[in-house]
Amino acid sequence: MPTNVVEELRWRGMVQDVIPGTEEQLSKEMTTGYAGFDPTADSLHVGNLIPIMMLVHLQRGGHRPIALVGGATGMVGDPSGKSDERNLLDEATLNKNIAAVKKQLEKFLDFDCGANSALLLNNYDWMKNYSFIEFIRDVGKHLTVNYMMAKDSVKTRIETGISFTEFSYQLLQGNDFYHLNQLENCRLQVGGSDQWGNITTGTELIRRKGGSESFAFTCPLMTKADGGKFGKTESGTVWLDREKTSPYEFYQFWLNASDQDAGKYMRTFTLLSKEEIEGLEKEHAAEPHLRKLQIKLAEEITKYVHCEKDLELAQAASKILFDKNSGKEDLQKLSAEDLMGVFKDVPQVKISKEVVNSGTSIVDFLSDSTEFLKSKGEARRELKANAISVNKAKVGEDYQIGSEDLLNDKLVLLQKGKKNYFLVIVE
Ligand code: 383
Repeated sequence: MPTNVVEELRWRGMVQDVIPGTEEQLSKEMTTGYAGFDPTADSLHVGNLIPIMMLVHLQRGGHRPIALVGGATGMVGDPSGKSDERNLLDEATLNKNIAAVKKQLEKFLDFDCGANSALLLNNYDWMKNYSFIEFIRDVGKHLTVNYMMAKDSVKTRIETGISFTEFSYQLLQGNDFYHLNQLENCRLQVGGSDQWGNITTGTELIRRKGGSESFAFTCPLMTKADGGKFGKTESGTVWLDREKTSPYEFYQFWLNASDQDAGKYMRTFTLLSKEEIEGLEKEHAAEPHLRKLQIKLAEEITKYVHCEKDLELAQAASKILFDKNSGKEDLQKLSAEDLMGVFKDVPQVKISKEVVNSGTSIVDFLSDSTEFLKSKGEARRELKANAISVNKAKVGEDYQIGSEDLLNDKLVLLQKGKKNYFLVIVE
């Protein structure tokens, strides 16, 4: 029996606006529902995970989810939540983005589970042969400009200006809903609350064109207790693509959640039950310094978006960087590539293998060979002060660098004090 997913999402704090009747519909029968994602970049980001989770919950509740990639809408640009007109993307970029976004969406839904198997569609497929004349007769005639102008996405731009292109966007999204309603008996659309205007243009269009009754609900936009923007770090957006945000950075992003935000993220981005989450919150409140909530959060989401192996690597990397008890054995767990990923923001130098193979005194190695330290004098001073580590082990003035110091036959990790790392790449 399909379940009323809105109820499940309510305790998770994932419900903002709901069209009346949605909950009855979801309790009554298996319902097809969709969410759309425009290919504005070559990867989805953590903000897009919210409606992805809405689709995941729909499917788990016995309903049929459709993930729609906006090949057509991506060519136009959604004005919702945007204060300025956007630049159009060129075709090559769009195609690359569509392929990347599709691949990411596939990961979260089940496409092979019988009646409620997910669908992955691209609105370019039904828009590409739609002529302008046909469109303004079939779609545009059913809605007034007055109605369209009353939407927040348009209203907020009246002073500064909005192109006809972006103004028309809601008709495209509205027509998608109508199209899916006709072809796939889709009766539900979900999305972030920024999408409410576009979604209701769709339900209105369906009503006026005599489609089957349609429903919708939205999720509040994710906020942070400190007022900052969700999903950004100092180095920018947190992407789902590992090439853009490494699993280690991804893991760290969640690990750094504040106590106020962690519980909310847990409800939104993990599938843990109410009891599990509340239990963890209790444990966390008793010993907040242990950051149990953040650790569990980071583990769950990294595993879900990447995989178990990536989580292990991210944990190993975090241990190396932040745990004072980590040692050479932790470095040896990682491949050269992973190590280079962990230390990608650390100063580095490339040197020839001979320097290492022929045996070099640590004083020369720190100064002449790698230029990690400015002079032999400084090298001696730091060594005397017991401040220098090679691959996480403290060394003294008489230490010799040799081939046994190579990690994966390629890297030597130098360190001055606790925080100053330096990576030597040996070629
Ligand atoms: C396109 C065609 C449709 C239905 C939806 C769309 C996309 C929609 C949009 N969504 C945002 C995006 O793609 O622009 N017009 O970046 C974001 N979504 C989801 C969610 C969110 C929204 O992908 O709130 C955050 O992720 O709805 O901003 O027929």
